[in-house]
Amino acid sequence: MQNKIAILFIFFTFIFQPGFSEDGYQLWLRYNQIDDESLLNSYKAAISGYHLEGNSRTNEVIKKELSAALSGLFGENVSELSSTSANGLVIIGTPANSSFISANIDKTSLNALGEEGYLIQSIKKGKNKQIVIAANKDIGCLYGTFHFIKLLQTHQNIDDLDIQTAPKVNIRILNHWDNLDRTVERGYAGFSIWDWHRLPDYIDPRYIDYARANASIGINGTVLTNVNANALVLTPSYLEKVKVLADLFRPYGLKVYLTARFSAPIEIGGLETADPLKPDVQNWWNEKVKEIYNYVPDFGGFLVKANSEGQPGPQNYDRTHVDGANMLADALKPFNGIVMWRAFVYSDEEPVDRAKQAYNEFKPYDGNFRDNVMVQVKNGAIDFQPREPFHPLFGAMPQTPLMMEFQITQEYLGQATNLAYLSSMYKECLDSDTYAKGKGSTVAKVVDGSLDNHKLSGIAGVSNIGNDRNWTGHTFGQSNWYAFGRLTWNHELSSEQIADEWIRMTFSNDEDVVQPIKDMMLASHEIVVKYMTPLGLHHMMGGDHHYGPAPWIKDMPRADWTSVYYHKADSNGIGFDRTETGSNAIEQYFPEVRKMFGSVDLCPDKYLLWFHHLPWDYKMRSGNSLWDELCYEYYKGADSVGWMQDQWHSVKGKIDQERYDRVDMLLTIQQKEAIWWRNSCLLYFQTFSNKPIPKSLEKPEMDLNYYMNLSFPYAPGIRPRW
Ligand code: GCW
Repeated sequence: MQNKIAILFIFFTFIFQPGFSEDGYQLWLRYNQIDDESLLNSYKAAISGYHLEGNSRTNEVIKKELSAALSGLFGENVSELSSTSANGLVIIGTPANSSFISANIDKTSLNALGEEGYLIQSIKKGKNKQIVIAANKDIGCLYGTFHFIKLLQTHQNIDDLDIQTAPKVNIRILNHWDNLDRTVERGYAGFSIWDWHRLPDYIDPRYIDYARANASIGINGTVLTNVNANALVLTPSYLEKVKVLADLFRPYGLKVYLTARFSAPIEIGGLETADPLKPDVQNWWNEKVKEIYNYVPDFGGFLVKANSEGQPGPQNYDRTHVDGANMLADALKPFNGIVMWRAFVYSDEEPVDRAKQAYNEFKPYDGNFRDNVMVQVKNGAIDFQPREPFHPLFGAMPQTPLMMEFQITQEYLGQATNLAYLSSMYKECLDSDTYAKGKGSTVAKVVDGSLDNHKLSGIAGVSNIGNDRNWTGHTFGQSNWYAFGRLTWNHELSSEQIADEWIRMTFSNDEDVVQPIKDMMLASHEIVVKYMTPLGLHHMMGGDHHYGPAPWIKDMPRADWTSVYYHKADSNGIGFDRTETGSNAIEQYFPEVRKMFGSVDLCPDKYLLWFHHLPWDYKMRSGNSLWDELCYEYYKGADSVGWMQDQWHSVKGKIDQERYDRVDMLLTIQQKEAIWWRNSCLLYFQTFSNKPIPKSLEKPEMDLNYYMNLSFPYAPGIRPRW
């Protein structure tokens, strides 16, 4: 095995040599030679080589990465030097493995950076000027190295460096909804990157590049399997495969986690029940967990979807989520493993507003979970809609560490044909004020543990990665993976800064490229919301596959899977009344927030129809009637895709043709889809409003019937019906 891994390391330095086609495989880790000659010369003058002590596998990785990056960016070999005395050295290490670091770096500042933080400092010693990348642990050195490489990739001044950073959140994790047959639920970038069938013997070099990419943005965990779980992954033949991945990922600081199917004791254990309070069942999980740790000694733990959308869970035995989570937590505790128990639950039988159900179910359990349980909560109370107000559970369970779950894959945001930069959406949620402990109690502070002093904290992102050559289907999907990672490390970064970095590393440092792409990215989420679900509308997508508009959906096995349940359009008006006169979901928020969402005058337009059912001629802040405003929003959204195309056309010839063309074609599709959303939704709502589309706007080309009859039986990412 060690040999195979060594071969892979050599292999990846080849794949990343410049000169290969720009097919997007390299992600933001492009080390093409710096094209600004004077900058290149100044870098060459400042960096003569690098020095690194210790020979852990993480150190090996650092050396490989740094040498690939420096040689690529400089267009010539940059060597590792054995002494620390040369001018212009980049010296990397921990106080434990480097006497230079131990002698020259202030221990107190370093200690404050914890296990994963690092500092990058310029140091002057006599005539020598050197750059130090120091951390308490090797993994911090790897993160610091990627940061340093980024400085060069983005053409930053490196004369006087003084950077110190540590992650704000401990668990920064991808959730793959990947099945063992390699299909990916809500995946739009091909099949799963986990080639289960050929593992453990065949090791796809992509696994290493996956780990590199994650480490470069500070992601430190990965749940390999779908939350709609298959118990087989817990059997020895799969655990052998999992072990190989965990061994490959370890030097990159990436821990492996699995989804636990609650009924596994029956399905693969031969027990008659999975009742969490039965000693046999607890025992079975204890033994299973022990077995897993034999394969993967630093296994992270389980992610569980229970009693949700047909998944088995403790309620099948009249037990609670607490009983289920604590049983698994007890099994994992001796090994320091954790349970991430999802709060995405809503019952088939409940007539209560779906938006209220998770809160109703989980809030009473606050304080009852073991200390190695985290409750994982989606950003909003429904389901990853293009825009949702923050989930009311944030701030409502102070005794329980709540983990954020974002969706990176664009299930409801145009899948892999639409460009939507999601940092803006993530930030909108993280920056929301819950008022749980007065003003300034943001969702971010709940999640990073600072509001309630939790030691455990985490942010999960449902991955958009597949085996497409460019990883994410849409080139700009890469920016969402990137932004997710960056925000998990530091949620205070701005979307603009993250976009700026990503564009420079992915495409070019040319301002004529950076600016138009950045403008397009920063506006893109709002644009998509406008042509899909403006003014707080939600859940109006196609059934099952969730592709395209279908506000007319009404006959489904459950009311809360239909569109009409959410928009409630009728001849009087449109919107879901969640105030006291309706479902009263607003009562789940703290008083300040409740007051804002509950009042039509205070509620921001972007959430208006989420919380209020309003007449078609309701007068909006703009002075327009609600109907006219809705029309203008849809048209503005669709027209703005034309503007995005113009922005993109302005970089033609300034970036490689290959990626330019791909994105250009996808923007053409996005333009068509935006018009399709606009026309379908407005023509449908018009049957209730009985009002004309304002004269200044062009008329929809086709009639409602046409749109209602479109069908997409093979749209990707679908899962089998439960
Ligand atoms: O968004 C919905 C998806 C399901 C998904 C579920 C969940 C994994 O449509 O495909 O199942 O949420 O988050 O559990």
